[in-house]
Amino acid sequence: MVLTSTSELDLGLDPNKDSTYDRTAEIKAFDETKLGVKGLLDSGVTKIPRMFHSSNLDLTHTSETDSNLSVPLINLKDIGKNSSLRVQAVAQIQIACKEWGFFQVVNHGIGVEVLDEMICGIRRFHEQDADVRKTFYTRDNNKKVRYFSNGSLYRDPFANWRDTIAFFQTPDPPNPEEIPAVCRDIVIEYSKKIRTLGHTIFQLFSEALGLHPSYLNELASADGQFILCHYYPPCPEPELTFGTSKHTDTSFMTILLQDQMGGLQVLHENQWVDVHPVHGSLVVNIGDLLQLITNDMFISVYHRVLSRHIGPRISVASFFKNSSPQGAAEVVGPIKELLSEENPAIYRDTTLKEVMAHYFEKGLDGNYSLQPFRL
Ligand SMILES: O=C(O)CCC(=O)C(=O)O
Repeated sequence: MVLTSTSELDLGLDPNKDSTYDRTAEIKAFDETKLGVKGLLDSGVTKIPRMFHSSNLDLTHTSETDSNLSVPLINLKDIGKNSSLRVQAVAQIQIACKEWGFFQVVNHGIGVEVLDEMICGIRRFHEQDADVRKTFYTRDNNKKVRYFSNGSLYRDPFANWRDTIAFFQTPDPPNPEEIPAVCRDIVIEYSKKIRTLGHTIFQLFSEALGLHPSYLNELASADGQFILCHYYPPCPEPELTFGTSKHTDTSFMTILLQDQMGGLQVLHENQWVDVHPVHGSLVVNIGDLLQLITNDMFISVYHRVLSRHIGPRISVASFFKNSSPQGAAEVVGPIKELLSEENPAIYRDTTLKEVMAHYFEKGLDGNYSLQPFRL
């Protein structure tokens, strides 16, 4: 089903086979600018460097999109006050998590002005003076605030047309002074609000699974958050690369804020479906860890972001998982209460550390992340 490195070689697409091309040197030179894809564009490139060429490699699924399909949109209005509205929302979430692994929520309790200001704050960061921006550029995993382009740049078969600033909130959030001044206040406010919303959605997920409402919120391995704030500059040759290549998330859940540009697609029934921006909404998706512990009752699905001539596009992905040493060491496996003779465990018990190690080792190669954990 998926493209393996063997088939890439069979197709003659292995860049290392071209003796005139030094991919490692190209990547290193790019990384050393500390200015990301935005810096490339500012330098006036009209052709994208070869390290970003990727379109040939995505042969695994049709690139057809089906405009008749749309990701479920779920209204959370008054679910805390009105039990029949809550039951209705839980039923819709259950179907969305089983069939799509993705849905959008409206009336989720976070004001549209907070969402808009978060998008503006992240744009201010990426568009501020290059000399200030580059001081945040790092691949040091000990830093709680990191600006970089392509998290697994040195491992992925091709780079994506995207830059990111990341905020790691677990086990402790960064000190306010570590957060860039141009977006400090809104990043702090948004992070708190998304954490609260995350707890509400975990409650709804627990109810949708027939578990006690607090079940998922009590898992130490799910009790953590980090935020990736992406900036997708306009791309001079969008047909040659991706904004974000096809992948699943390794988290339990991701809550995504996107601006109005579009470009996010989800793979549903082997077709790429656009996740149309709805102003004021948030996109929620199931990550690999939730698929694993629900024994496939909820699914973690492939998604990607197209690159475009137009831009920039800004998005903010908040991932729920606890990667601190304590959370990472916790055993994760199919929830016993969900198993039966008819529904035996299809995954072995593992740890978040092991799942993450496999995910980061393979990089954004398009291969399915949970395979090694299947019984
Ligand atoms: O930018 C987006 O819309 C999606 C980002 C994403 O998939 C990710 O950060 O894993």
